Amino acid sequence: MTAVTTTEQPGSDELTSAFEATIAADQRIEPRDWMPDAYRATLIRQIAQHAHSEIIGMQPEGNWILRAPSLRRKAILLAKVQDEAGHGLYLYAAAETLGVDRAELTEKLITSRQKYSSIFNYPTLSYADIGVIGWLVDGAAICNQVPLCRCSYGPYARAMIRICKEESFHQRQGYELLMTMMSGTPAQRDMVQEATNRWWWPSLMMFGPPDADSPNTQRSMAWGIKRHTNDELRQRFVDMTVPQAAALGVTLPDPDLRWNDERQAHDFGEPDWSEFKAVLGGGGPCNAQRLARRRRAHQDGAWVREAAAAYAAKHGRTS
Ligand code: BYC
Repeated sequence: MTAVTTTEQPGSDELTSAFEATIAADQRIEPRDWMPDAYRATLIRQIAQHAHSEIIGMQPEGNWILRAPSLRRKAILLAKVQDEAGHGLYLYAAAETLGVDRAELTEKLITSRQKYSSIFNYPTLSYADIGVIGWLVDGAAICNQVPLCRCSYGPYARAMIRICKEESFHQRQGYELLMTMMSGTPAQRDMVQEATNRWWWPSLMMFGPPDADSPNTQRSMAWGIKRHTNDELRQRFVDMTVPQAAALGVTLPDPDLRWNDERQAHDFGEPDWSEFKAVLGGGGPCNAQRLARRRRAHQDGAWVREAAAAYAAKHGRTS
């Protein structure tokens, strides 16, 4: 480990060199190590956004728990949504190692001062959406998050290893659900196609704006936080998903999607970036509903936080 601890108090050049040497050697920065303020702020921004996404992401799928078509489907969906709560908690804990408080991050989410993933501002209109979210949304999440297991910040990288293992199960259950529906009635097959049509473009937007419009990518890559650009990961996702769609028997709703022999990759159409900006600005189909529900849950949980704080005060514990 080449990074120095804050207790050593060397000059700022020395601290910066130690930090840069750690990054150059592809070693991990740990909470005790000195790090530039901008590196810390970038990690807090990304990890908080990621944690908020997991927590808000429970809503669209939670919408179907009571209407799952069988006990087996209900148990699977319940387990998946519970996993997402767990992912949120690992990620808030990782953010706390950077000196922020989870309560402060929650406050920023519910007052719209921090973002969560655009994908969760779309409604879940049929049970096929549960399968398509597992297949496409968790599939995109895996593409984006597997490289984060090598992120330069140790607590985030370690949280991502566990999260990715669980995301693989999530993706698999979605694909299995869709396979079952595709071998069912014509009406079930139509439901899968219709859900795929609605979720395809928002899934591509999960990777963030095109590289040319991404203010954070270059610096995050130089710091080893991100390992690939948004466009590289989007391409990887399209290439991975096309054969899965063929095996399933659904059509991806993009007339420009075709194999490019020269590039050894698929060409594909441009997502509607004006829609992406509108969703980020709060104007997506479900933004207001998602945040209102999160605020209400936070208010409803106030008595639990008060009781826990009173218990901790009485027993001399801080957490
Ligand atoms: N939605 O410079 P850029 C999940 C923001 S959870 C909303 O490219 P960066 C799952 C971006 O934050 C899915 N905002 O940024 C859960 C930045 O705004 P600020 C969440 C987006 O950080 C339950 C601005 O646009 N996954 O998978 O270099 C069930 C400029 O963008 C989005 C993660 O959070 C978006 N789609 O790259 C199922 C993974 N895209 O903060 C599944 C970790 C961009 O400057 N995060 N923005 O105001 C990342 O990998 C990166 O933060 C991103 C963006 C690729 C998302």
